[in-house]
Amino acid sequence: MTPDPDCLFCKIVAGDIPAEVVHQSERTVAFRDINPQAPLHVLVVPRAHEPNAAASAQADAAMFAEIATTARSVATAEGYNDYRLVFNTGAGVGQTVFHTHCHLLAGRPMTWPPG
Ligand code: D5M
Repeated sequence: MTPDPDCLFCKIVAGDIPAEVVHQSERTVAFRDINPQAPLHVLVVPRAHEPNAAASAQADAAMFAEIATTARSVATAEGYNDYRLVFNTGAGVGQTVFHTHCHLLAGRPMTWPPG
């Protein structure tokens, strides 16, 4: 697993940039989003650098399951049974950090389709 020296989330995973970490495992880290869009807004990231969710799934098929169960653990610990998971994939849909991350959002009514 090679961190990308230019990647913000690799630096957070390494502890080189501070973040409010709410959960850690051997393969994932979850920390609060710096610009929260809901009362609970946590990013679940694999430690291994890949640019997006599809690349992570291709590199490690079990990673999606681990991200989903981590997100559920965080939501439950914060008192939420209902939550939304979002993987922005590509700049055209708003991805700004190109290290796989799952947005975990909860705590307010949400509309569908998303904006
Ligand atoms: O989401 C990238 C997300 O990353 C966006 O919601 C802000 C968040 N972000 C950016 N910098 C930080 C730091 N330093 N800590 C915590 N969260 C951060 P995207 O899906 O790529 O648009």
